[in-house]
This record gives sequence, C-alpha cells and structure tokens, in this order.
Amino acid sequence: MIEKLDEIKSNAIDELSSLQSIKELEDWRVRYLGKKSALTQILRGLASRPLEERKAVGASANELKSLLERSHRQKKEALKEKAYQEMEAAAVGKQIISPTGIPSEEKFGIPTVFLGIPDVTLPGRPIPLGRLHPTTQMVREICDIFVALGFQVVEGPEVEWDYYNFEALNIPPDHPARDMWATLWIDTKSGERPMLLRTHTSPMQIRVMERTTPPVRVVVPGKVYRYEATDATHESMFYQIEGLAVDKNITLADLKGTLYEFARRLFGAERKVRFRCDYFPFVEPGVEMAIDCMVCGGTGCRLCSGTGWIEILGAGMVHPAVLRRVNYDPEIYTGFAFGLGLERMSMLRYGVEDIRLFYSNDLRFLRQF
Ligand code: YSA
Repeated sequence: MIEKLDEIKSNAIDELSSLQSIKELEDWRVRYLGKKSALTQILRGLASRPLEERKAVGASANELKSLLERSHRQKKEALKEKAYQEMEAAAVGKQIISPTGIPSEEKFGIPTVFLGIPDVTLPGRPIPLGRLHPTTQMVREICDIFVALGFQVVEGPEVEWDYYNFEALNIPPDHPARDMWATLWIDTKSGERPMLLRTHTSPMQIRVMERTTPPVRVVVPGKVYRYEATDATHESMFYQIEGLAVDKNITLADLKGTLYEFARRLFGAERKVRFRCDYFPFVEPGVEMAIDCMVCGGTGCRLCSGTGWIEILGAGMVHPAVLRRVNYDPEIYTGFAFGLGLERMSMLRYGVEDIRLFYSNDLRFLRQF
C-alpha cells in the first residue's frame, strides 16, 4: 500500500509541473484528490484494515493528501499570476489602428482612424483585475480553520478604553507588565477615562465574556497598534487574531491540541512547533508558541534572528482573576486564550523576509499573492 502511495505521489507531482492552464489543473485535482481518486479509495478502505496497517498507511495517506492539496493551491496561484501577467502584457502598446495598418471602420464615410476614434473592430483592452491583500487572505484562511474547529468570528473596536486593554486583563495602572505593550494614547480631557489604540486583540476577551455565558469559543481578527521602531519583524500597525475558549473542564491539553491542529492545517504536518513558558498577566500558566523558520529551515537567518525559530503567538490558561472580573466562577469554568501575529504567519508561509513589505504598497510585491 505504501508503494502505491509513493507511485501516486511521484505521478501527481510529475504531472503537476507540466500543467499549463486552470482547466488542466482542475482535471489533475479530480484525478488525484477527487472522490474517485486512488488516494480517496485508499483512505476510505482503511476502516476495514487491521489496526497496525491502518496506522501506518493512514498517516502516510493523510500526509500525501495534505501535500497534494498544498501543491494544488500553489500551482493555482502560479497559474493565476501567469494569466494575469499575460493579460497585462497584452494591454501594453495596443495599436489604435488594425494590425494591417488599414482602418477597418468608417464614420460619416471617413475612416475612423482619421477622426482619432479607435478601431472598434479591435479586441477590447483588458481591465487590470484587483485582488485581496495577502493579509486579508490570511485572516480569512486562519478564521476558516478556527471556524472548522468550532469557533465563532467576532470583531471589536480599535480605539479602546484602558480598562479593557489593560485593567480588566489583570494589568492595573503602573503595573510593570504594561511595558510589554508600547502604547499609543488618545488625548482625553482631564478626569475622563484613559483611551488608547488597542495594543493587542486581548481586550475582546473581556468584551465577549461580559456579554456571554459559557461555553465561549471565539476568534477575533483585527488591527493593533504599538509605539515601536519598525524592523524586519516589527511593524507599528499589524494584525492579530485572538482566540478564547471557556467551558467546564478545559485544560492546557486542549490549548496545545487546538494550536497544534491549527499549525498543522496552516503550515502542513512537516512543520515543527515549539512551546515554551512565557509570562502574560492575564494567563496562568502562560506559553509562547514558535515554528521552525521556513526561510532557513531552522539553521538561522535574518528573519529568525539566527535562532531557527519564529515566535508566532502568546497563549495560556485564562487567569482566575480575569474570570472573576466578568463574573465567571473559576471553580466551575476554565479556559484558554491565545493571540497570534498575523503578518508573521504570512512571512512564514511565503518566506517573506521583511514585514514592512506588506504595507509599503508596492504592487510588484502585492501581485505575488
Ligand atoms: C497572550 C496570552 C493570551 O491568553 C492571549 C493573547 C496573548 C497575546 C498577547 N495579547 C500579546 O499581544 N502578545 S505579544 O505582544 O507577544 O504579541 C503576540 C504576537 O503578535 C507575537 O507573537 C508576534 O507574532 C506578534 N507581534 C508582536 N509585536 C509585533 C508583532 N507582529 C508584528 N509587529 C510587531 N511589532
């Protein structure tokens, strides 16, 4: 069975490289990933196999399926880009008169070319098509993954009260942990409540819990702002996606399982994931999750500051003080939360070496997505 999988893999990859059109690619998809494909038949037949064989073949077959799905996605993007570039090239230098040089249209008995009217018999000029920004594409892809895992998508304000951004998250005024988030403050009159541009999407944890009785399972995508110098991995405006799950009997194992599954779906089964302890005042315990660098393969480069790892998110078990703040009884309910940096996901996925490229509006960069 393993040999059969190897054969499917080698045929599929060979054929994929020679495909020239979206139509051919769709035929390829049906042939290798469709309901009647050999791979799908193998996966379906697993249930009736002995346990040992099921384990070995199941793992390889699922890995092959992810590989083919990813290769299909990449090829589709490459073919779309090729078609787009061909369309653009065709638009450049389009002649006003017909290629023979003979004007083929007349108006009032006079050839239109002498009236300065374009030859209407020529094919129309292609209109350049727009596309979604890579960040929007990534927001949608990540939200889709979490929706499939049972989470709801909600959004919240970018201009936020100090209360939600810090205080309700167990970070009172003058707490040293505030230094972790270099904050852009909004001018308010004396005596008014302090207001800021949210430094993370975590304030939405409080807003959601305030208006919901458990169980809670939400993800919150959105822009966040920090007063910090930019470099290859830091922007002063970037996107985060917050995740929050609160219910009875939620443990750290649920947090790890959910985030492993997320990383597997986004980056593929072969990516390595690392959890280490970290500190955030609104969780206990707190962790950070990193992924091995896709640009250097873990050997160390500029993108990963020579470490081979890129930190992509902070997470942890929701602190009992945070639960009490929203009137959840921490003796009954527990939860996990996480906050991930979205651009860093795109950088890893596409091997982008500098985060600033995302928002410098250079079409040569944006057209690649
Ligand atoms: C932690 C625990 C939770 O239970 C829930 C959420 C969190 C995350 C926390 N709110 C937070 O903001 N942590 S963080 O400051 O480390 O940022 C989270 C992620 O945002 C980082 O892992 C990184 O991927 C990204 N990030 C941080 N600063 C950035 C940045 N991305 C681009 N530019 C920056 N300046």
